[in-house]
Amino acid sequence: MTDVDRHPAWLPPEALRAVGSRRTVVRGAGTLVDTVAAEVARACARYGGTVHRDDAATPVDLVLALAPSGDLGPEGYALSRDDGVTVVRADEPPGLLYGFFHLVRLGESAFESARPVERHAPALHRRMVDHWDNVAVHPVMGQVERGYAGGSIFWRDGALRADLDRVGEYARLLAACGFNAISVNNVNVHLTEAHLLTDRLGDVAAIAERLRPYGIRVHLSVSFASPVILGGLPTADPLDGRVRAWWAATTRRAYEAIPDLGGYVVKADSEGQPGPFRYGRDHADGANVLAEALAPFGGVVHWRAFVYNHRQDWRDRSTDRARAAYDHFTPLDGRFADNVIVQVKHGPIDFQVREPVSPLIAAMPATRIALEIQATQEYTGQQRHVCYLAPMWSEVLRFAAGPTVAELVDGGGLVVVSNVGDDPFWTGHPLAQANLYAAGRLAWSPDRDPMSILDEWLDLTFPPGTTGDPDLVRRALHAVMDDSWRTYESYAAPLGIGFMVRPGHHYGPDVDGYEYTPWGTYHFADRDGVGVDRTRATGTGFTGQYPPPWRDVYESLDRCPDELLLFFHHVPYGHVLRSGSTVIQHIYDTHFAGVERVAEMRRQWAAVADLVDPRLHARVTERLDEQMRSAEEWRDQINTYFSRKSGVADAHHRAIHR
Ligand code: GCW
Repeated sequence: MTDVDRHPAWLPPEALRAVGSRRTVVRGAGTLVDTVAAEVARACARYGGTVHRDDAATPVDLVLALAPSGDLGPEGYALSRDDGVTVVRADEPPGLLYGFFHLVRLGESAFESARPVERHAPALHRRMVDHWDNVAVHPVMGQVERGYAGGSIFWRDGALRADLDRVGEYARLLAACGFNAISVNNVNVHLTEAHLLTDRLGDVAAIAERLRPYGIRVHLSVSFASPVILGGLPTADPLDGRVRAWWAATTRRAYEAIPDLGGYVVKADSEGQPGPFRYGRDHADGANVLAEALAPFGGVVHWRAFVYNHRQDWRDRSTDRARAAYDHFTPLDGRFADNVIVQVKHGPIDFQVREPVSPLIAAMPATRIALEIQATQEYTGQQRHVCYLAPMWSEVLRFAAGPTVAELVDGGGLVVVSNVGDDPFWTGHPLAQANLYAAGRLAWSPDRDPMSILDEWLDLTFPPGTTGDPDLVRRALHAVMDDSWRTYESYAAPLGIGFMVRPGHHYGPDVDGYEYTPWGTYHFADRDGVGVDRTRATGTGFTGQYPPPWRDVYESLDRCPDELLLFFHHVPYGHVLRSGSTVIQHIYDTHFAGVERVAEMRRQWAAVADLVDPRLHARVTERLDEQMRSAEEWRDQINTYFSRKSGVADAHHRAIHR
């Protein structure tokens, strides 16, 4: 078995058939150019083409050339076809690598008719995957925190894996969808993992070596308390001279071992992680001391804005978790060093299936902001449910209050929490691969249509020759995946309320699971109504964190979009939505409809049983069975809960348990 057979994903050999059957010349020097040449050579060995380096071998069908002209940018490329020759040209090696993968996506069509010159360059320069992988298995969170695809591809039982071949395969997959950075350990940095910065740096260097041929730079999650835990200092106070000196010296050593280290990722003063608050300092003080240490080497600090009180008293109605990131960070705008990137989750709470866009993103014009999204499906079915998330991410990236979110995160980029593990299909649910793929493609071009990205992933994953009937397979997968995010939403927590999940593992329904906990995630359902009043008029005032027009749209009961109604308002069950339905009837209707849609997804998938790899078909079938069971459980718990609370009957008299 080849690696690809063992770990099927986008880019099986078949996807390179068009390139591999041509006569190609590769011009230029450098690691990434060598990678391109090796890719072409491997494809040629299989499909009969030829490849030459730097000579003027003629005739050729394809030229892949590093030819600095200064007009394409560090990662850009130009593609054209003239006189029977297809040409990919780049100013710098990363551009040639990305241009090569573009060519692969085009397949045969890259060699058909003439093409005028097209130029391509990424919209966002920082396109990063964050792993929440632990080195040592965590007693509660396991090897990968919120991981639903087996163990870590980097770490195993407290050590670096002996065989890192799979990391090389991963780098290739990431480069092919456009990522250029990765952080290799959990943002919750436990003691073992803290040592990656010092005595276990060799492990990180070994990973960096496998990622480098595909242009992926390594970043490291570090503990803010490192000067104490690793350096033996009595304090980690960022304004203490010894602490500054420790970070400077430690960072210098890190760059000696890994000259292209990207920098650090920090979760500070968040869910028990240490941070500057302990010393009476703020997050700008904290981030800047690391930034100062990284600056001489061109490194950056990704400083997470996920800071809130997780020891809240549920009786306290004045604290609103949604407000926390904005309240903590906006006063610091302008104080962060140039190489600090404040990394903001896309919603104000925590990766729920539906949240408004975080108001913090538009509120720090003098700070570099990165958008953090979550491919690992913590709250969206944990890779047991199909949930193609690109439509949600695309809505976030296109959201505008003046500039779009994509424009606002220009300086910081896009960061996606990985959904990958050592599972043979990489992501547990084979179809969850599309989320990682789409995250990379959206980081490259945030205005891409998520459905065309899905097409691209389908073409690269199930190229003709690997399935019995590519068109039928494509139609079935579209039927299963296109609306899967909205389907999930329809049977999970309704109308933007979120967090009706089982505490701890976060899978499956538990309407009151978080209602009386310290986590700040409440729905306030009673016999009369449900939802969180976040208005300025009568609630927590969160709506005031948005710029116009959103501060008024969300404030207004009439103008607030239905899907976010309960995020912003507490309303009676009889409240009439913009759709014309009442809140309670909407809850019943969507929960019945969602389960029906899952049943239809199963039928669609069953129809392609003989057309795709049997292992893959079996895996998806098994997951769809579980999705069906779980969706029914969601439907029944949510409907029963609200029917009991409200006493309102379903207008269509369907079965609701009482
Ligand atoms: O959603 C929460 C998760 C935690 C995670 C945290 C974070 C890594 O439940 O497991 O910790 O978010 O983003 O820091």
